[in-house]
Amino acid sequence: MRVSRWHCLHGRHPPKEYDPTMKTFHNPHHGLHQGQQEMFRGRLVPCHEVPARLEFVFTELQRRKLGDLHAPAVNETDLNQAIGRVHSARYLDFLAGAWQAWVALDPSNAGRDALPSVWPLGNRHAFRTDVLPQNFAAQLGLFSFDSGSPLTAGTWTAARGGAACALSAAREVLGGARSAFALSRPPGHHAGPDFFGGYCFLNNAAIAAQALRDGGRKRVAVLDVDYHHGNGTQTIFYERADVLTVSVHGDPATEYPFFLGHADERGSGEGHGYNLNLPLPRGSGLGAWSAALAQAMEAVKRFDADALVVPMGLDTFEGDPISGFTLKSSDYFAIGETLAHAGLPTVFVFEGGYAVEEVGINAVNLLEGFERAR
Ligand code: OKP
Ligand code: ZN
Repeated sequence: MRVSRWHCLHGRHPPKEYDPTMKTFHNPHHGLHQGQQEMFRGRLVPCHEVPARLEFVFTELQRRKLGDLHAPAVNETDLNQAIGRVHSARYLDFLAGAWQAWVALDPSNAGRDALPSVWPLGNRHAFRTDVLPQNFAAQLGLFSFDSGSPLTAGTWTAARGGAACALSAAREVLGGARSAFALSRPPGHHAGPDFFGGYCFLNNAAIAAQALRDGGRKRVAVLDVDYHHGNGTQTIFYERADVLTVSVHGDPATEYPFFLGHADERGSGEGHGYNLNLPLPRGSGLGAWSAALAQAMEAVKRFDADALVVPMGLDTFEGDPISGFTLKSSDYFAIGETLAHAGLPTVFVFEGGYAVEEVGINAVNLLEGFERAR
């Protein structure tokens, strides 16, 4: 079955045997983050970012025997340190105590997710963000940018488990592995130094990239293939020349997260020239998408990266309910193969993908394409 899918795509090659060895670190706590509803255009609708997403990928990885599945094994001190390299102390204190503070507002909140509804618009200098408000609803707004990301009783534990997967995968690569996969949710690439949003709380890909730097890699490239611009990752590394951030995504003029991800954002200060955005119009298909990926790969090559992190969203899929590209399941093999051509030790980090039934197939197709292209 697997061989014939590959064969169909690349009829010119005979299906070849391969020896899959990519380790996956899966988050055993991910199910503790289970939002009920997100705000969408004035209504509360069921969450798209559901635990079943991860379970479909997990099952498909096992079925196709891509490599071993491990729970992350990092101690609390190392994990706190790695998270603290990317996120501010003020934000992490907020996240750690958020659920308790939410329930303290009103005991009946225990059965209800926390959603922000007021924001300080800090970058317009309209409101102050330097003074930590005592009101919890205000804190929720200070540390977030949308009302689509419910914070639940288990969010902090789940998000930390995801970060542990990212750190474990980075360590695997630092130890000499060609690749590793952090199968984590909630996703991470919209989370910034001190804010959550876009279903993301801790930026797993940024944590992996920083861990690679701290482990001795000199130039780390992040190539984000999720449908949505990785605004959090861009912001975290925007003024740095040691981490190149590249993203192929739906044009923010019409697509979430709307307020970042345009082509003219090139980095600032020392980081000037070390951010590349490749926005594509809603409706784009494999042709336009692959051309953008080729440009992204060129940038990674010019940068002379010594490690690669791929925030791996599968919401570019034609069947995705909240996105607008038209990639097919079989396309993901070729995408994995192209990514392998960078010839770099690579950490894959699971991000979006909301066509729940297909997300496992699409994720494993991409990883298999990468694995086969040695
Ligand atoms: C996360 B990831 C908000 C509705 C918009 C947010 C999309 C987050 C995508 N009320 N939805 O990049 O896959
Ligand atoms: Zn996405």
